[in-house]
Amino acid sequence: MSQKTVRLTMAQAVARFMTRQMTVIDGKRVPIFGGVFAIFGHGNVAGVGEALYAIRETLPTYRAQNEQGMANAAIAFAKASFRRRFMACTSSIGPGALNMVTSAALAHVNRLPVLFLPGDVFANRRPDPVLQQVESFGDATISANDCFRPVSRYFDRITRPEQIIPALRRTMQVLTDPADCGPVTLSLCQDVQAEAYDYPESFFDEKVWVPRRIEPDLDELASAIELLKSAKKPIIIAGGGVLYSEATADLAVFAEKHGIPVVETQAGKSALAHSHPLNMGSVGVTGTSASNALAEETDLVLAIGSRLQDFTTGSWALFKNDELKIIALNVQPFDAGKHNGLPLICDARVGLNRMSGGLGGYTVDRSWTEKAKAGKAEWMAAADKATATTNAALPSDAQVIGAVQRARGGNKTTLVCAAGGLPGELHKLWQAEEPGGYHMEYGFSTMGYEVAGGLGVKLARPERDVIVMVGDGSYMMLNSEIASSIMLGAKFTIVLLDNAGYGCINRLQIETGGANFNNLLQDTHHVELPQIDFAAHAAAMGAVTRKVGSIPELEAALAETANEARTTVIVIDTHPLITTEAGGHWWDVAVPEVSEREQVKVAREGYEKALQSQRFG
Ligand SMILES: Cc1ncc(C[n+]2csc(CCOP(=O)(O)OP(=O)(O)O)c2C)c(N)n1
Ligand SMILES: [Mg+2]
Repeated sequence: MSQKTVRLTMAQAVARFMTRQMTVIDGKRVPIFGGVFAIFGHGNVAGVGEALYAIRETLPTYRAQNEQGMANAAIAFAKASFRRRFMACTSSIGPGALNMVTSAALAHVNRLPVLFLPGDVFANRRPDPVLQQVESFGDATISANDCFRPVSRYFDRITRPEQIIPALRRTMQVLTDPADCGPVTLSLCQDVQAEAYDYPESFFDEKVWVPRRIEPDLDELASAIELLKSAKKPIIIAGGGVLYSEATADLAVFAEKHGIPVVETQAGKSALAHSHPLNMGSVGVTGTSASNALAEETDLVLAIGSRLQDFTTGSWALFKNDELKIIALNVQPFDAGKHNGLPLICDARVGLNRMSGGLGGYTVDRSWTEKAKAGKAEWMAAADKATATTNAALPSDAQVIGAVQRARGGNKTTLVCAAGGLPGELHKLWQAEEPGGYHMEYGFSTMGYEVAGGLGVKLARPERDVIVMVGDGSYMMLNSEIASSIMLGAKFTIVLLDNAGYGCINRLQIETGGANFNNLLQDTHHVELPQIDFAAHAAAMGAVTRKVGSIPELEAALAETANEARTTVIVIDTHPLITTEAGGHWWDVAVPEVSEREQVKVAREGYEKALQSQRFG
């Protein structure tokens, strides 16, 4: 057999292959890789670096400041693209590579596609030990990059140039598979990156990837329809899968036709417009009173594209109906099989339409739908109160959210957040009208995702007004991609809420009987209390900055800077203790069984009582 070949280094083959992978968006053929984030060092600068330079006009390379930051930006890009497009990230060996491991876990948990290309030690071992090689005494096949294994959906170490052929084929399968989707790590030994091989030309043929829509098994479908028909008080839990399947219009039609109220998870928020009468808002620990009242009573949960994590289920103490049944509609059997759910393994859009066909004229009893609508009206009154303007010297997070919503919360806004007290408040209070208008990383809730995430969202959706809301703690952990956003002209707005510490963990500490200890800066071991000038810090990286002293000033600053050409950071001091009392649900955080502290004993009593409502299995 005489296959036509082309002589390339392994790294050149990776680069060329990536440029040939396409998808179709709005009827147009576009590259499926949106670009490559790179921080070079030994282990990738000579091999991968040379190869990326050659293709820079087709597939752009972006320099970032921190490998975790760039990886988070890449993951945010994929999330904001509803997984239709993604990015690659390349690093040097050792610390550069390991800086991406947290992000790999983030993508793994959230089922988001990203390709990691860390450099690795020499396959030939001649110069060993090289700079940054960890050296395992008992196993010469282990390198630092083995840390990626448990947090990669597919991991491979490339020790010969021809291995990259099956490895890249598998990579594309995983990145584009709706069920298996997640991070792929190809650990590229640095000598092998530079080694030449005669690759078959056909390996670089253009390939177009379109999302696979999985049809349900007919028996599973029939069982799900029968179960739903017998339900008196059903609710739909909309998870991230609804957005990734682009099934939002189908969800609205389904809910309206059958009269079923919808509640939303963190990943699923914005699947239905906030103003839709059947959208009850957030569910679970950070749920609205409207959603949680229905969840307590429901006899059937139709969970669509949800991992059913503890924040959604109130640590499984939320549902109080003994007759509760769960239909888990999911592309991934792992999720569909959780907690004795009836699995319906298929794409969200397909599943909704097939179920609707089978349900025919079935509608929920009007009294259930009416109860839902009344609950929403009551909730909205409480939410409006929490977010109303104020002249308080230290406003609450909710009041800041209200200001951002009023000043910039239009249909073209995407709100980005990840950790701290804000996710709970935003889940309850942010009003997203368009799919993707709410971008919360709450699978891993990674401090430091916010700023980098804003960059990734802006790269994916340049037409949107991207607003990052971030606490002082998260900002301190990782803020340096502000500099990248200035470099790339990818501007967004950061609203930084400075409550001088880890407000939400401090509150959790008090709730579990703990002393104020090591969370708010004032409660830490210190010689001097840090007085961090966040505006000056962000300005030093090139951002437009404002420090505002009140909610009206914040609203004015947001309006004023809406058309700024550069990334803008607006800082406001906030109260560390106030959260929205309305709505919400218990969350299982284990309280010590013995303690000398009276408050812990009291908290433990409450804890043991709460545990009694927990369903198991
Ligand atoms: C990387 C990482 N480390 C630790 C945590 C645990 N954690 C969650 S929120 C939080 C404090 C966040 O502080 P800040 O951003 O100021 O928000 P606030 O709680 O004050 O609203 C901590 C330490 C985490 N989620 N991620
Ligand atoms: Mg804080």
